[in-house]
Amino acid sequence: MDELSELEELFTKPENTTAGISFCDLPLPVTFDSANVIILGAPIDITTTFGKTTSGGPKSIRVTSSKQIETFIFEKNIEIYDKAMIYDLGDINFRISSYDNLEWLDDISLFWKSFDESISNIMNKLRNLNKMPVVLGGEHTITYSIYKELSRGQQPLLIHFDAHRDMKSIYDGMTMCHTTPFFHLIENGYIKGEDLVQIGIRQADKEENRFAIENRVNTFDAWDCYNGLDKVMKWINKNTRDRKIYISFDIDAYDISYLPCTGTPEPYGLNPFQVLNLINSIDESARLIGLDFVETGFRNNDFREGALATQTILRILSGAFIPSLQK
Ligand SMILES: [Mn+2]
Repeated sequence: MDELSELEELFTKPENTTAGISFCDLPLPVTFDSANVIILGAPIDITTTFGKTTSGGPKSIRVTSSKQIETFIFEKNIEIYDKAMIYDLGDINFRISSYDNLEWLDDISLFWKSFDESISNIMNKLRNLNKMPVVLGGEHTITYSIYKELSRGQQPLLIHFDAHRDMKSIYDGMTMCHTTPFFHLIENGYIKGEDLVQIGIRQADKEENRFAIENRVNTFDAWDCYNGLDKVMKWINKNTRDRKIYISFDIDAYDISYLPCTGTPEPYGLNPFQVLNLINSIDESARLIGLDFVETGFRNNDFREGALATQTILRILSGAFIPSLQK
């Protein structure tokens, strides 16, 4: 079996997902072989506590991106496919498929164990083929497994956009859940605090703040961004020079006013121009090794959030720091 068929067995094809269509549905026929960027959907919503909407994230992003017919990045005067040939593998299949009914903590931890194994396998395959994964969540818990696998031997800077630190040791009896991935990445030795930068933060508890400070996590909270974005941009530019980077983007880094669907929207958030400036401040010499875009919600057929997610992803994928196309 070739590599693509091996991978395809682990996925539900985009046309068979609830979206029924591929990300962006590019006018160019992109093959797996010609692609440098691979979209993977992870519509998982097990442990979120407030709004239960994020399992619709991949659908919202796929449908919106396929309707937005422009693939031209206006302010950069480039076509997206000059930087990123995007191939959508579909949604990841899970051995425990009925996770809507997981009720016991044992079931949930078993689910994450099986998810972790699937992700390791998929990330390894993509890494060997030099293809950069873009994982569409789903809840933020998925970052733990993705970063753990992709960062192996590379020590990338993890750039984390979020309203929340997601750095609790345990929440509601669950060690692995949407509020804990960054605690466990540090605690289990997969990242040093100084290789993590959290941007847009405005919700955390005392314990999370203490843990972040003790571990020398770099933090630019929402007020830092509001009062002095230049300083944040300068830091990003300097610290991404000649570095491998990984981006974990929780859509709730944006202000509540932009987010009609996500589960845990928060006020005092970033606006799209601030996010764009932050993305553009990543140095050209940086190399992105992976991206997850999580917590995008979908409800009442409202595609505004999917549009914001799509355009943010396309802005990231049009950056100079995208691994170049093999021509
Ligand atoms: Mn969040």
